[in-house]
Amino acid sequence: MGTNALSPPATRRRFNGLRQALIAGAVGVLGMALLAPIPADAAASTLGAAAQQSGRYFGTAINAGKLGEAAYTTIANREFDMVTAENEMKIDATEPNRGQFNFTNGDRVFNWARQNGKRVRGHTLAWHSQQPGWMQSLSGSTLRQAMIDHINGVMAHYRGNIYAWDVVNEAFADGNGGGRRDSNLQRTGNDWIEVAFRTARTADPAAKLCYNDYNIDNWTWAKTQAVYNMVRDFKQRGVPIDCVGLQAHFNSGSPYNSNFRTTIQSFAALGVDVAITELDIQGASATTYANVTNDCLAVPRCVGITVWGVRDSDSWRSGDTPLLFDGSGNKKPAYTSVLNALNAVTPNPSPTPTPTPTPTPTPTPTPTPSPSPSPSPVPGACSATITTVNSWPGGFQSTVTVQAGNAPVSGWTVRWTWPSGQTFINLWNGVQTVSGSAVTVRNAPYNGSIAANSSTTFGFTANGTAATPTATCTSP
Ligand code: 9MR
Repeated sequence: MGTNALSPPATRRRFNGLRQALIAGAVGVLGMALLAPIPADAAASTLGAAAQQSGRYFGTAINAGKLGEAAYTTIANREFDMVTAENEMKIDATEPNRGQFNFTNGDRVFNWARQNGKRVRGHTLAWHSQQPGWMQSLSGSTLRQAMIDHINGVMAHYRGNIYAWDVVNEAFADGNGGGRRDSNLQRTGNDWIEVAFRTARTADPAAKLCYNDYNIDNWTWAKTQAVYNMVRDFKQRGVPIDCVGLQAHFNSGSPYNSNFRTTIQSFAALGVDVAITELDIQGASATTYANVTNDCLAVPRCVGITVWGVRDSDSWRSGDTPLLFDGSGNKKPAYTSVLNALNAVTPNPSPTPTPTPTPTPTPTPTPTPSPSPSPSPVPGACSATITTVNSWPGGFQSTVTVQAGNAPVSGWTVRWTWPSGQTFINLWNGVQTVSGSAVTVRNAPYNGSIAANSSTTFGFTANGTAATPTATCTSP
């Protein structure tokens, strides 16, 4: 993959690290008396800046027709660092007549984004919907060629300037057990998707190439499994694919489920980036928005989140009030919960010198029932269980749950022995050491702390027959 013009803000991360080191140093020099608890460097006050602290982005769909509206652009420019054209780069917009491309509105969105220092996700090149009339009436090899020409034409225009393209959108059906959606493109032959991806790779080698769909958020749904199998097949056969877009339109018919994190982890384990591409949540529950954000933050290859519009009034489902700003541009509770979740992932100013609570000079020291001494962590008070979540000939995927006992755990090590020569393909949310058949997995820097009676998970894919050996867990 080539690099993008605006690469992720590594400099900012370095800056944060330096800043944290300085803060830590200052604490040491000045002593704790002068410094109240450091507000965990929750410096970022916008979604984009907060996401950048972990190398991610936070984007929005942008509607070209609203770029003249100051109330809209003020929020959009302030909060987001990634932009998707809501409709302006679709097939009907960019090739209204066969062979005649029109980038007027696509460029409006693109230029606004770039002039404001934002990256752009391209949406979308091959789709059964929003086809211009001329394309709707094509079929067979003529349509196949028109699809290839369209991909080449649009990608050439934006070549080198798009972070990721949704090459193919919504190609799987909702209710037929995980099969392909019927469409004129599908009827050109089952290989239309891989042809689209191969065409796209040549057309713009610098763009990440994504498959994007809705109702593939719930890991147990047949549609999710079908897309997963396609991506796995593409990776195995070398069809160029770099990312999967989970649209994440959550509503009563397709509600958020906590297995969303498994979905993200599972796709990521195939060796692709995962992006949440069109997030909106009916009713905008602050808790659900935080859950979605934390699910992405839990997976290193979840690269960013895009919400499908700025204010509720901008939403394709405005009646659901599903976004982070109300129609007047006010931040909703969901906004705060997302911002807090993004800020919480900032690497803590390490050795946070827990400021000893200076005994407040209470007038009469009322004998308050002294807070019971916090239970001292019991070494080894954790357990680990391996479960198989997926398997295929010659390989499998597992989740390992690390459970704390009655005391909090600060750092954990899980060990097991492979029964018949299994080997890791990929492991996430942990750090592995392998010696022969003996496996040791230690916590990642960000998930070593587990509250009492709580748990965390890590996952892996491996070669060999699915196995669930007994695992031991120790906590230093
Ligand atoms: O938000 C888009 C809306 O303005 C259009 O009328 C609609 C037409 O298909 O497309 C909406 O965006 C869709 C996106 O392109 C693909 N995933 C579903 C989105 C919501 O329908």
